[in-house]
Amino acid sequence: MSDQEVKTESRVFPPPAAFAANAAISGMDAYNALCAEAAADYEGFWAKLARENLHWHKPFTTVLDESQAPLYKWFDDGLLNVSYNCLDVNIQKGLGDKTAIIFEADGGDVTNVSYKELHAKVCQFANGLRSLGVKKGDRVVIYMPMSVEGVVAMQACARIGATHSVVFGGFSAKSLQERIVDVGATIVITADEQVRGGKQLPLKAIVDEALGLGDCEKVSKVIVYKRTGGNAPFNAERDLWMHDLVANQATECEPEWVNADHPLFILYTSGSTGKPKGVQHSSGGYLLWAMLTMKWTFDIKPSDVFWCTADIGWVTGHTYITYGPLAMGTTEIVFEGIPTFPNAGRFWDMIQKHKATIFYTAPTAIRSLIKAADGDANIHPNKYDLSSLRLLGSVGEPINPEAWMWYYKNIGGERCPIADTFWQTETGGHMITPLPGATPLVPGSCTLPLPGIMAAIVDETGADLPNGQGGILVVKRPWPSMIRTIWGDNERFKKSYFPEELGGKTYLAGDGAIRNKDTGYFTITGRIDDVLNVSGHRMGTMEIESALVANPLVAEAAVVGKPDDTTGEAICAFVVLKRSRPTGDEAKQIALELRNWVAKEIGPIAKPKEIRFGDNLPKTRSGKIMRRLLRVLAKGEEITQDISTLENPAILEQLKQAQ
Ligand code: 6R9
Repeated sequence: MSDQEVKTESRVFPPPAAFAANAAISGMDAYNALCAEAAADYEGFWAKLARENLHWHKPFTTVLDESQAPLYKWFDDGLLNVSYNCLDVNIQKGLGDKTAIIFEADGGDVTNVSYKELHAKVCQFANGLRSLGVKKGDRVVIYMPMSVEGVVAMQACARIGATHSVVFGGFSAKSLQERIVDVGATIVITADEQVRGGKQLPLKAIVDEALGLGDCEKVSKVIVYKRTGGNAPFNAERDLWMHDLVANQATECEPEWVNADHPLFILYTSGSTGKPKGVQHSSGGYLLWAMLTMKWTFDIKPSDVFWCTADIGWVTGHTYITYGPLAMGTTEIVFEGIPTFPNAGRFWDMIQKHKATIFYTAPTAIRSLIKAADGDANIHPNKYDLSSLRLLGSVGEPINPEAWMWYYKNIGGERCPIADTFWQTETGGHMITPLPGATPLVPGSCTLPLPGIMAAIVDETGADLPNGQGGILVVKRPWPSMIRTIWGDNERFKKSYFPEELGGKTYLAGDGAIRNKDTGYFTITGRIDDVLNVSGHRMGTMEIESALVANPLVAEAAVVGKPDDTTGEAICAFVVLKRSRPTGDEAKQIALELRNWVAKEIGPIAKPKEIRFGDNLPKTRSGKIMRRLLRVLAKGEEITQDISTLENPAILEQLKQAQ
């Protein structure tokens, strides 16, 4: 968004008085007071919250250990267990019979699981894992559909101190194998199949394919949850059914008490260079922030029915499905399916049916549902009773003011505040977001940092920029739920997030941002590195380029993002083949082949929307691909920029035309 647009957005929506009256943080004075408390005594602020919110088996004595900065540690000599904090603590509070999870399957079947039942399932599975020799620090890869069992698998790992690494069920065998190898997994947990949009899709077969790609000798067992009973390969020596594993296990399981910085999980995410990064998260600091953001951002109350539509394969599913809501003793909805099946009214139908009070989704889903509602009055949200809702959330990418207004009016009935939550896999939880009972909302702005989050906008040298001037988004102090390292690569961690140019102690988010001159509100202007955001999913351009050039037909490829009405950004690939440039039907055919190839190499989410063929790519005299020019071409705009360093200007004309 340009500076101009930010300034002209004048609609302001103050928090509804009734909401503010009961909110955890009520009014801007309360917000400012918390910020002041953090500024006055940073460690004291966090220590107090960590003592108040978490159950410690052994209390911590140090708060923040900066001795190895930027490898920060929080509360590390304290011992705790994340699963104990999510389940046992709530049962002790008398919530044993409260519904923890309302699970709705793709086909509409609903299963309710109480805190007691969830506790029993987690303990049984944890005991089962222990019976296989899984112990503290072992890595377990989880490749599962959205299911109660997926949450159970994650919580069971946490219970015994095993570090889980969830791989989104849409990733290919190759992506799965790379993650299994990088993380050094000894166990893979999967399902026979997954069901999405009425279709049964393989999971176990993909796991087998992944393990067959090599270097996975460490994997001793594959545990399979029987979801469909469909035709999945089964290797009796290596594989075992989840139901057999848990059948005779006790429903109690002594938790493994771990140091606060013990890695709870490693989640892979795309970076600007090379292979995906294994973002390592802690136990104590991470859970603290998951809980605090549930309280502050979502104003969670005992009576809420919370629904985060993310998949457990992404960080949003970790923090706002598996950990945050459960740690708060919340009733939450877990949904197996997709927003458009059996029709694009599914979300609204489910909100109505389960009386959801808080709904948290991604702008890309909202935009596609706007289109669907415009096209079919029968599934327009006004056909449903959405009056149970009291708060809405948005995550994953900037929400454009038009989509914001539609969400506000049609879903929130002009009564529900919208929390536009800016955060990242690396941050563990929300960073910059409105507080629904305090912050006046401005469509398109994630407003202000949460208390204790020292976000700022600087230039390339790390110097603070005044409001109104766009720059680089940074966080100046470590915070409890921050990334601890990139699994197995401290140097890459330092280089990626704490670069020397910014002094080595400032967290570089990788996004650009601007603060409003008058309000100081933040607006995120998008990634400043070679990372694309497609439907809220992060994709590295390099990853896609590597996949393309791995195809025997391809000589060279450059990938850029282009704005897309629905997915936010779309992947546009410029490709040079080893043979002559194809045109017409042949070009279409090869483009289709390459799209499928990328789906196979990475996953369907990485498929380029558009592929253009050229005899060459625009390059500087020193041979560098000029991506800025490709971005302009992808948008279909005229090049008005300086092209004096371009060696082969004639190529631009050729690449202008979409196939
Ligand atoms: C939680 C999550 C992180 C990247 C981030 C930024 C973009 C996320 C946003 C947003 C504007 C928001 N992003 N939320 N941009 N407004 N409310 O999405 O994590 O998958 O790691 O993506 O997504 O570009 O850097 P992750």
